[in-house]
Amino acid sequence: TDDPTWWRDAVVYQVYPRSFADSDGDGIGDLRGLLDRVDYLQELGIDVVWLSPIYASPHDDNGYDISDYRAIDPAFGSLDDLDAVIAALHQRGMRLVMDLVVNHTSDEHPWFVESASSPSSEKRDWYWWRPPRAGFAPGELGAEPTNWGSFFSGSAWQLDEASGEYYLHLFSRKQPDLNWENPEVRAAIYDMMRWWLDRGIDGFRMDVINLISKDPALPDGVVAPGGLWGDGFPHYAAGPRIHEFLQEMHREVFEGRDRHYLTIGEMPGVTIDQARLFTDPRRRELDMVFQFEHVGLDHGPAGKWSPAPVDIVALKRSLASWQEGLADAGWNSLYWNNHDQPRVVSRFGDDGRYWFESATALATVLHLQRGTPFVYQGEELGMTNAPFVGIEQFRDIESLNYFAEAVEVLGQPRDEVLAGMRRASRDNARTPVHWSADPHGGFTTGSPWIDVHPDFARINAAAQRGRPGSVFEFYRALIALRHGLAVVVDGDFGMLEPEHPALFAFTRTLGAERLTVAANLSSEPIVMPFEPTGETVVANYPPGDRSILRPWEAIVTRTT
Ligand code: ISL
Repeated sequence: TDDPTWWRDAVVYQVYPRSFADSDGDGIGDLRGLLDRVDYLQELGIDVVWLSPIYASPHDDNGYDISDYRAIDPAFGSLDDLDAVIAALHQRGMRLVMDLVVNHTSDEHPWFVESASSPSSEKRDWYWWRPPRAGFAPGELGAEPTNWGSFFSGSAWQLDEASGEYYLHLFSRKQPDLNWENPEVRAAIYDMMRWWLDRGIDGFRMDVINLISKDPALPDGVVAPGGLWGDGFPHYAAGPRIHEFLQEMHREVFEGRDRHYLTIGEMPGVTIDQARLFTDPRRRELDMVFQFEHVGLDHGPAGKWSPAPVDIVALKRSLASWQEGLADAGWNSLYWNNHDQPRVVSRFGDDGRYWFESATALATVLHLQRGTPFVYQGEELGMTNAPFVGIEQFRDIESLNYFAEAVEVLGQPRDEVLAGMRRASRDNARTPVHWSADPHGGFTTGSPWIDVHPDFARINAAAQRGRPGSVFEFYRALIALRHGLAVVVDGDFGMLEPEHPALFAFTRTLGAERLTVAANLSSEPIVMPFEPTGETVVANYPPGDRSILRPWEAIVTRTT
């Protein structure tokens, strides 16, 4: 009954609840805090809220380790609080997408507790249990069933002393991977998903959903020179049954309902060809995927922890290839930030002298592309990376495990490791949102679970709402433009000046209507190779000479 493509003109806002707004002073953000900010999201023009996990969890990975899919963690509130959030959003014409984490559960989930209780447990096969490698005793170095490394450092296998067998965990050892080969596992997940749809939510963002189909042979991976572990990725990413599983999920969970639910698959390493298959509506898999190509471009030879300055030509080439690759089949998600990525203004922009200009230039080139833009909490305020000094300020398990392995196992210099973490750690995105210049940025009246960025008195929502020339008002204008102009939603994308080292320029065309987007992604002026024509619809500088783009200047013009 409702439009199956309602999400095409939507803008999504991601809430990472721990760090969003704390209503009860325990230092952890919560659902009542979110409820209090629904009007703020409406003011910004948001259509959909994606809520990172709020389910019962031991919080080894901040809620991406779930111990009960049908309960709200008391740190975040109650099911009544969630119902109140859903109602408040729906009253305002907004929707709620929940995080779905079903590649793994917590090791404290009753399914895993039962599975681990004995090799003869009826749920043993719900997870990936394997004996030690032939010829090795349990726990012996090299006894792990495969040589795969975990995303969070160390082996991807954990020994269970009681049975002498190992279980697979691609992420933390407290996140055992579910065995999707087992039809009972899939049925239990689909049942849980239907339960949430029946409660009134509007869709799912599916965590690492391209990792659910593993090659059951579990072959060893290639070990990079100087590396400790093998790369299992080719054996579990977009595995042999991935499309079958997603089509089955679609059939079992979404088909036959009276409205369309939004589905977004998070897919590290996904290629354009795969994304076309995952998001082609005729195949009934997903509406869109999160791809990772553009957020990998600043990884140095040693990976994400030694980032290098991004090459703007490569960044443009990558984003344009996704625009072109999904132009006639499928759909793009558009994002710079989420809870796993450093803040974009610090990463690809200039968070010093050209803080406002670079935050808004980067926003312009993202929001004017074809696809569904995602805004990560605080991005609309231009929040910057955390200036953490000591290891004790970090909270993220990926970062802490990396530090331990790099410093203690590999003997790398502590200061260099910390310098990499300051650039790349996920905690950069996880410092609390700055609501005002009050203590702790108005995030909490208590003691925050992670340090608030000290610049909250300068960068905060109260200082920006309603202030022309603020990052917040600029985001509001970009979102309003998408809602007001069909060409932003539907127009064809055409790259301009692909080899220019600093100019990011493209057109969007729908019939006779054309937008020209031009942004200077550098701190030096650019002499324009072409002159934008037509009325200005968005700009981050006062009107000037159109033959020059000032540092980080962005301008969008329209002709009809
Ligand atoms: O952040 C990453 C590397 O720096 C990614 O490898 C990230 O772990 C990957 O994108 C998967 O992310 C998702 O699943 C993880 C969770 O920790 C992330 O927060 C989540 O977004 C495991 O559930």
